[in-house]
Amino acid sequence: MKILLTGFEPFGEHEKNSSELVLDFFKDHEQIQTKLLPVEYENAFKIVSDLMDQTDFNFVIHLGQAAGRSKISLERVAINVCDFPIDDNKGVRIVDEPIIKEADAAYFSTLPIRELEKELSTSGVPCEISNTAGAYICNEIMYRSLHKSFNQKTSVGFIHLPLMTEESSKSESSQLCLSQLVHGIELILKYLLKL
Ligand code: PCA
Repeated sequence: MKILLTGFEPFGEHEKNSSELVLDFFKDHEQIQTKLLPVEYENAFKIVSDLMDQTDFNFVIHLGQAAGRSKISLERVAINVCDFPIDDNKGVRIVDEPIIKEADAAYFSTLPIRELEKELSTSGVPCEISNTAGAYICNEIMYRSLHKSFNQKTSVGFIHLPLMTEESSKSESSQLCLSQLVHGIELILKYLLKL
């Protein structure tokens, strides 16, 4: 059993990315390969694609940060569109463009998101299924990874993490500190490793 777990570098107005900090906690696990990705259109996926070519992962799980979310969000769907609200970290901004021309309009996560949601909720970790991963880099990487995974026996999904309480200002609603985010992802990985 082998899992690829990715996180993203900081982007936009944020100095930290909770997904990068969470990723750090899993780097010495035998069955988990971690990789930090740049917030760069196409370049982030090239890294993932190479890793997926090198290893037959059972699961590819991408983590990212979404300000404004108050719970760990298990993304249900990736849409075939880039409509970036801000530039990526290389200054690229794609608007109203398909990610892959003539491919399906959307792909559903192939992780068991309802079971994972129950697992976290029964352990008291705030968690929800989200029906939109946005139209920025996180959605792009989820869409491209799902598209690629259909040639392999790999399940793919995306999990958005809220800003950590340590990072969020009073106007934002995050209730989760770093240790709770790590605990939530740990529960998800343990559940998947038992399958
Ligand atoms: N969040 C952004 C990109 C990188 C990240 O952590 C997003 O939601 O698309």
